[in-house]
Amino acid sequence: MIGTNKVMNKIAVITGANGMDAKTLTHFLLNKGYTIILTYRRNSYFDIDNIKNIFRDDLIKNVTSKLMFDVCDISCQNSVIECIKSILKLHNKIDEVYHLAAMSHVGNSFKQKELSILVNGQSNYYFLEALKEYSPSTRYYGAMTSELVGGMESGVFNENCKWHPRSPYAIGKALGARWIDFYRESSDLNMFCCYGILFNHSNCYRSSDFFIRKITSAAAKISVGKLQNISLGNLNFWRDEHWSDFGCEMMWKILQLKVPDNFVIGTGQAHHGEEYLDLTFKYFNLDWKKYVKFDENLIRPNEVIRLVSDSSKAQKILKWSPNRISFEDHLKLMCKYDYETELNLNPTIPNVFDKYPIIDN
Ligand code: G4F
Repeated sequence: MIGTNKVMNKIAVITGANGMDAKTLTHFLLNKGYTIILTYRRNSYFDIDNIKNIFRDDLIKNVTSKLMFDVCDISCQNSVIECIKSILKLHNKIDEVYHLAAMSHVGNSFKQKELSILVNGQSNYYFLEALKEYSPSTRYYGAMTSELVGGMESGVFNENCKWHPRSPYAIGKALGARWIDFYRESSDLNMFCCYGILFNHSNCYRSSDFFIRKITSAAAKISVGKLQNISLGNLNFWRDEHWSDFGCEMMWKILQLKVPDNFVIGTGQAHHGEEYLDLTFKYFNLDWKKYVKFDENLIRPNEVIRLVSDSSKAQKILKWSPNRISFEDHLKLMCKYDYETELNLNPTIPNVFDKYPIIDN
């Protein structure tokens, strides 16, 4: 079971049902007794039965928890308003909104510049305006990112560092963060809205267009003879990577505070692109240098070189424990899952809270 304290009768809206964080947070909150409304875009590929199936065990174990779905196109203000109104009509209240839907791929955002601003930035305004109008006591979490700081300097980044967004993805997120600060700081509104600046994070829900999953999935395929090699772009980067379940735990903790505030969440450890490859291929007793090909098309116009966090504020206030899983074990969990998938063993998504129980507030 995830956590120990059940929170009864709470209604939470989570946007971005297809994404890693939305799925991870849904597991977490169903195990806390929440009723969850997961939102999705009607025109995206969305297999509702498949998504429901992911949470079957959580719902069997937690009979008072509920999972429902609603349509919401976050790039359309009218759609956001209608979504909030319809949920309020059905449930009479919304306790928490976790706005996790995004144009989440930094590289792709260079090809969808304006859409990235709308989806990653302006959508926060749509939600906050709708909540101001129809449900001002709802607590709101916005998903922000280390991409805000740009990663061109050495050292570590905390909540007060200067921002230097280097992609349409990050420019959108910066706008979103400014909207959230604006609503929180408008004293006439008294709204509880804040964000987490999450550094890189992943688990077995990560899609394979992100570096970490691309390499664990490819190495698993190579190890069973289903793939000959893998094409990658820039490897000269450093990232600070945590297991997503622990980041989602912090999203929830942020919304349980007495006073709304923004937090950096990360491990404080820098891992080089080649270290990701070394550890991943080592799991399969392979040498990555024999399989990796360079593809210049995968180079981004503005590479973000080094992202490392200073999460001391979250450690103090949220009791954030940054290194519960070592980086090597993190990769091992993903490699094991991908290997078992290749062997058609239907692996289950690892529940890290079995081993590392959360510290309830
Ligand atoms: O896996 P990535 O695409 O993640 P990136 O750009 O660090 O962004 C992730 O973390 C952010 C938080 O820091 C989030 F805001 C964001 O939503 C996302 O979750 O790329 C990591 C590094 C980059 O330097 C990229 O250039 O890997 C490099 N890379 C090299 N070859 C590649 C590839 N990235 C991808 N996705 N695919 C490649 O083939």
